[in-house]
Amino acid sequence: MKLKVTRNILTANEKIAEGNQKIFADAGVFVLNLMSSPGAGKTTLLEETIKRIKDRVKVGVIEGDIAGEDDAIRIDALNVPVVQINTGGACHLDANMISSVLDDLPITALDLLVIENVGNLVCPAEFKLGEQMKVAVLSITEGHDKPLKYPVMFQESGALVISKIDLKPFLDVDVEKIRRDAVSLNPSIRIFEVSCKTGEGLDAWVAWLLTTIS
Ligand SMILES: Nc1nc2c(ncn2[C@@H]2O[C@H](COP(=O)(O)OP(=O)(O)O)[C@@H](O)[C@H]2O)c(=O)[nH]1
Ligand SMILES: [Mg+2]
Repeated sequence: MKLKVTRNILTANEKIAEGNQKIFADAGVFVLNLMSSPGAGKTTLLEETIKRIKDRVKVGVIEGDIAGEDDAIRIDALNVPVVQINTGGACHLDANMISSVLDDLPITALDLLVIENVGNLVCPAEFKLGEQMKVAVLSITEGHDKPLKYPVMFQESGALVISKIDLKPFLDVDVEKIRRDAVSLNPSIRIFEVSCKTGEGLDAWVAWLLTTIS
C-alpha cells in the first residue's frame, strides 16, 4: 500500500513536471536542477558560475531550502532574478512548488534558470521538476563512497561537479574512485573537479555549461 501511494505521488508530480517543461520550452529557457547534500557547495558554485557568465547569459535562480532566505540573499547580491522556496520540512523540491513561483520570474527573458534543490543526496533525484538537466555536486569532504551508496543522483545527472578539491591535501579521499564509480553508474556523465576557493577547474565547468545551454 505504501509503495502504491509513493508511486501515485511520483506520477502526479511527473504530470506537473511535464507542464513546467512545456512552459520552459516555449520560453526558450534552459533549466538546470542542481542537487547535492547540504553544504557540498551548490550556492558557492552558483555564485562563481553566475559571476563568470552573467554578461553573456541571462540567468535566473530558484532557491530551495527547508527554511530561510540566506541563499536567495546571496544570489540577489549578484543582481540576477531569484525566488526562494521554503518547503517547510520537505527534503526536496517538487514540480508543483516550481510551478507556483514561475510567475515571479521573468522566464521568457532568461537563457538559463538554475534550480538549487534542497540539500539532500537522496530525495531530490526522484522528483522531476521539468528541468532539462540535473547536475550533482559532491564535495570531497563527503568521502569517496558516496556514489555507490547514493546511486540515483549520479545515475540521473548529466554532470557531476566534484567540489572543494583545494582540500585534497588534508583528506584521505580517493577522487579517482569517485570518478570511476560515477562512470560505472552513468557512463555518459561529465565530470568536473573544481575549487571555488582557488578557482581551479571553474573554466572547464563554465565552458561546458555554456556549450550545453546554447
Ligand atoms: N574549501 C572550500 N570550501 C568551499 C568550497 N565551496 C564551498 N565551500 C564552503 O562550503 C560551505 C557550504 O557552501 P554552500 O555553497 O553554502 O553549500 P550548499 O549548502 O551546497 O549550497 C561554505 O562554508 C563554503 O564557503 C570550495 O571549493 N572549497
Ligand atoms: Mg545552498
